[in-house]
This record gives sequence, C-alpha cells and structure tokens, in this order.
Amino acid sequence: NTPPAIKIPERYNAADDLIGRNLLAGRGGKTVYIDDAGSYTYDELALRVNRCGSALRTTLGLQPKDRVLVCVLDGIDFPTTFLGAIKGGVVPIAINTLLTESDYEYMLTDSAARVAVVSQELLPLFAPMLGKVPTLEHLVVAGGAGEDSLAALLATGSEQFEAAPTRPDDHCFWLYSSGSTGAPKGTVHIHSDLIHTAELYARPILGIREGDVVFSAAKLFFAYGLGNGLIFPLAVGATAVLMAERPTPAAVFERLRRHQPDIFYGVPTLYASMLANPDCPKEGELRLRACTSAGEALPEDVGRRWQARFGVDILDGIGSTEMLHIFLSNRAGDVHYGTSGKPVPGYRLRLIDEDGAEITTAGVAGELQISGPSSAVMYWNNPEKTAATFMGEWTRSGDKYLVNDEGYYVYAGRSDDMLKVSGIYVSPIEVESALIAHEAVLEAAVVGWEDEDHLIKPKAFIVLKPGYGAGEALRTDLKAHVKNLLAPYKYPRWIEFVDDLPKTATGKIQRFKLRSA
Ligand code: 3SK
Repeated sequence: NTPPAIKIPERYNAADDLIGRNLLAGRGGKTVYIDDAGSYTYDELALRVNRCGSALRTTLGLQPKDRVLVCVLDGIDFPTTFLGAIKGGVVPIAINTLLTESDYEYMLTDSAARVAVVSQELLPLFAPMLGKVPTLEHLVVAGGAGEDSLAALLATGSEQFEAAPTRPDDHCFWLYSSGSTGAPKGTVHIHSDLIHTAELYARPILGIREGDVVFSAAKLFFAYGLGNGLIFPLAVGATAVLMAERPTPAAVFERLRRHQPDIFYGVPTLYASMLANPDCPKEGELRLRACTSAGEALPEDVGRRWQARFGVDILDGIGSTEMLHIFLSNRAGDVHYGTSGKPVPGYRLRLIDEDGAEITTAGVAGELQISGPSSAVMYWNNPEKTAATFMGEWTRSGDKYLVNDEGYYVYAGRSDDMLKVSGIYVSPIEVESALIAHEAVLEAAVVGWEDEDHLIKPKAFIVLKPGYGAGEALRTDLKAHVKNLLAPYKYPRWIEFVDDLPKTATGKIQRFKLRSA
C-alpha cells in the first residue's frame, strides 16, 4: 500500500513546478481559474505570476526569504500573489480575511513581513499598520486601481521571470494556526510539501484529474482550501472556481448550478445547512463526481442524506494546518460514515495514550500523531510549541481518535474535550452525532458542565432547523432521543437553544467558549 516515492529535484521551486508542468503539457490555453470577474488560462496565470514575482523582487526590493502577508479574498489575485512570491523565493503568509485589526497587527509584527497584499475591502483594517508596525514597508491593494494597487504593481513587473533557485526544503509559505489557547502560530511549510499532498491524497484518494472543474467552499487561506483550490487543480491541470463572498448555502448553490463542478469540497456545517435549505438542488440537477468534508467530523446522518440526495458520497477526512492537507480519509467505494476512514498511503498514524505508550487495542482512544512528508517544519518564533508539536518524525494533532473493530478511525474529540462522567469517558462528539440525528436539530455542541455537586455532566447547545420552536417539550424529547441511541448516562442533562455556535475560522466548534459561557 506504499505509494511510489515522489522524486523531487535538488533545485525545486513549487510555483515553478505547479505552473510549468501545465505549460509543458500543452495546457497553456486551458482555463485554470474562474472567479467573480471572469476566467483565466494557464498562460495568463503564468504571466501574472511572473509579473508579480518580478515586481516583488525588483520594484519593491524584497529578498529571498523575506515575508509577504497575503490577506486576499478568493479570486485571481490570490494565486497570482501567492505563487508570484514563491516563484521569487519570497515567503507568502496566507491569512484569514475574517480577523480583527489586532490579529493582523500581531501577525505583521510576528512575521516581520515587509509587504502586505490585502483586498480593497480589508484596507481599513490594514491602513493603520503602516507606521504602527515598523517592519511593514508597503501595503498593496488587490482589487484597487490606484498607485498602491496590485494592478499597478504588476504593471511594473516583467512577463519573463526566472524562478528563484530554491531547494525542496527551503521555507516556501506560512499559514497561521490557531489553537484553543495562546497566540496564533506561524506554521512554516517548505517547497516540497505542496506536491506531496497532491500526489498522496488528491490524485489517488480524491481522484482529481486533468480537465476537472472543482469548487471549494473553504477559502484559499485555509490549508484545506489552499489544497482544494490551488495545489490540487494545478498539480493535475484542472479548473478551479473561486468565490469571494461568504459560502452561504445560496452562494454555493448558485456556483454549483452555474459551473457544474466535478468535485465539491465542503465542511460539515455547510453540508447540514445546504441539506436543510429549501433551495437545495434536486437530485439530477448537479453532476458531482466527488465531494469532500474536513474541519470536523462529518455527522453520519448528514453524509447519508447527501448520498441519498445526490448519489455521490462525501469523502470525510481529516487534515491539519501542520500536515498541510488530508492524511486520513474515507475513499470512494469504501465510505464508512461516522468515521474518518483509513490512513492515506504515504502517511503513518499512531495513537498515543496519556502515558506516552502506543495504543494497539481497537476501541481505545488516544492522541493521533502523524508521520508524513508534508509536515510543517516549525512554528515561527516559537521554540516551545515547535518542540511540543514537531517531535522528529511525528507531528502531534491534538485530536483524539480510536480505531474501530474494522480498522476505521473514529474521531473522539480534541485531547481536552473528552468528558469524564461518573468516572466514565464520554465523547462529546458521540452525543452531538446522536442529537444531530434528531429531525429538529441543525447543529449541536456538547461540553462538560458542573452540576450542583460540581460533578461534570454533558450539556448541549443546540441550533434548531427553521420551523422548529424551542421549548420544554422538545428538551424532553431530545433527552429521550439520546438515551434511546446511546448508553443512558451519556444524555445531556441540560439543553440550551442558541442561534449559532462559536466556531474557528476553519469551522471547528469552539467548545471552550461554550464551557466558559
Ligand atoms: O481541518 C481539517 O481537517 C483540515 C483538512 C485539510 C487541511 C487542513 C485542515 C485543517
């Protein structure tokens, strides 16, 4: 089951490879991107990337290994800037477009980026940084037309631009990874990481191929979205649809209907709200060949309902910012809803118990650690967290998993999310899945809550589907429903109905926020 070794030359530039392979294969005239403004061929992308790399190096005077912050909404300017920087040996840092001014100030200061390329819509948050963050020299506006615009910068660049002579293990780009505690960590990836994710996961497991049209609801600044919409399509010669706006069901339905993608990449919350939406496409309206889900475990019921409606499975998997993309996944023809599937060949997984011993017994949960060739090499400026996460060959995930009797990995919550109720471990995820199987429930989050004796019991926060009214009768019904499905001690002692759940930018429920609510 070991994949063939991926040969990477001694001199290797990831952007040069991802674009150059398409030009060499004669795909220059094929469409690589469709965004809200139009479509672009591989030839056009190559010229934009050359102009960008050359302008960053020559016009703005950046040196190899300098950082450039990229806070850009999904559209052609994102791949232009991200790949242009990489081609020039400059290190782009793709960051979340939904953060606050103080988050951006932290990232600019921590990274000492000399240039920030930001979408016009985000300029008010970044304008105060010039002068405030001493290392920031230039603010470039994507989408604008003035002298500070990306368009003006590209016009100063050259269409002929030789790639920087980087090596496979040179720093290539960063993403900021946010944990449940502490400041975000600049996660440093190297040039060889990108192609490894494409060759190990996207081609063999996802089945992406030349000519496919793909659409990711997850944005390019997430590791999940970056693979989905940038690395994978370029690796095989596909076309990616990019959408700047928030991925609401309505916006996603419109793109699915208009562009008829072969592959759709979503997250569990979105799949659930799409299925609950009256405008959800009917069976036969879409031509999907594959769908993926990541970010958090996909409730079994959502996967089954999607499959029943569209005749295509959702390949639920798990990846991480640290591993760059998915290393554990279901696969077509072997989908086990309620599990994350099996390891992606090329990655090794182990489960570690609280004493640091490897778990070899089915059904016993432990922390998931991963060994594989796309692991980040460090957290910038953070030797303690680097040492705690990147332990030589093994990278810690902070997620708890167990392997069931059939060899499939089952998510059991974050390392710190498990509840001990009356001395017995309860997975909040298991209780949430039971609640989500109730017809009235759109989303659920379960946390530990102290009872009058200061003993921990499960409490559920629930978002109802439209048309269902909160009330005592529904509370009683939901408790009975969980007791019916699971061991009775697992039922939530309290149920609070809420309008929405706190989530990270990648869509993970922030249970710690509910615990302290
Ligand atoms: O959250 C995930 O499962 C994930 C998947 C792919 C890439 C990155 C992440 C965080």
